[in-house]
Amino acid sequence: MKKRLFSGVQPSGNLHLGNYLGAIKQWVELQKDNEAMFCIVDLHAITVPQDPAELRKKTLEIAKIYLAAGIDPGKATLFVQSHVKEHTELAWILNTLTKIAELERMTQFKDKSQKDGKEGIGAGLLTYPTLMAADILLYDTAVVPVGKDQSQHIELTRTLAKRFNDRFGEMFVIPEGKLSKEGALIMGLDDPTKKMSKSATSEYNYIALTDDAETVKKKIKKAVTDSGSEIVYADEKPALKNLLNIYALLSNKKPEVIAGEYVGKGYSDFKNGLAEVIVNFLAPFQARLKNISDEEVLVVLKAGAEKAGSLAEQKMRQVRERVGFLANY
Ligand code: AQP
Repeated sequence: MKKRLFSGVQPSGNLHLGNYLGAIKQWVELQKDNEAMFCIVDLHAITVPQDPAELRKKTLEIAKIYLAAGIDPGKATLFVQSHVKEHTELAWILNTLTKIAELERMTQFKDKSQKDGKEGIGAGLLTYPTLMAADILLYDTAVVPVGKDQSQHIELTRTLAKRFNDRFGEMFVIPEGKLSKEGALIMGLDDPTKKMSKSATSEYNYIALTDDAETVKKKIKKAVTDSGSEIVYADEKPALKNLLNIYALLSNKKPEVIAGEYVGKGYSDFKNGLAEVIVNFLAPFQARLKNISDEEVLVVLKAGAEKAGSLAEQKMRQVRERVGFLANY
């Protein structure tokens, strides 16, 4: 039997190689044998301030990126989170089952609240994981393909599903997270101790999926490297390890094999090779992206929202009943 799969990306900035290699690349494979649902999670994006016009533009752009990356609307359901109201309704119910301490323990929250202080961030950043749990549980999801930065949120989703089931009777499937191997966590090009991130302060942190060849070459040239000049794949060389992981994932070779190809050569040759591999991946991808019209993508999103909406509505009818809400006859 096909398994239900759910994942999403926030339209909160420029999608980067980390998002692609950690999440979207494995979606393309997984859609073949599973019942996949891929969402553009705009409700998550507004946990930090967004310009309304830009948010709308980015939402469309991400849907196009899904299609250009190989998500097939004939196989998978593509939709925008805010088009299915049940996400917020279930998130509220799950909020009431979540302990504040559980939310405050989340690394993403701790990182962001440390940076801006609790006075400087909105409550949505704290409660965001319960909305993510709702996204997943609403569709009886069995598998959630995500990057490693999301593992803690998946764990909380499992806890909340069990808590609801214990309290109100069996309702939710307990989902499993699925991480891609080397791509599980792509680190920043300017700082290999932190993940590559859309909201990074410097654009030299990431390669955006929309970067042109010149920008890619400039960013790779500037990427920080470790001491020494040898190209080796080792934990003691985190910057190089990260660059080799990117190289490996885009060329479908093992990182150790690539390191072997650069024996006796230095960083400059290696970086030229890496930039070439990235450009060779991005060029056809960007050509496909350019050819997808707004109209085409809106049709796909409308059909996706109808399908997801019908599943969500059925599930929420059962949830409301279990929780004890009076039916609206
Ligand atoms: N650096 C990364 N390496 C591997 N996977 C990553 N993902 C994100 N960054 C990396 C995965 O991409 C999917 C979508 O992420 P998201 O849009 O929900 O936002 P995020 O995880 O918070 O990613 P960003 O890019 O760092 O965004 P900001 O800066 O806005 O917080 C997820 O599956 C994620 O694991």
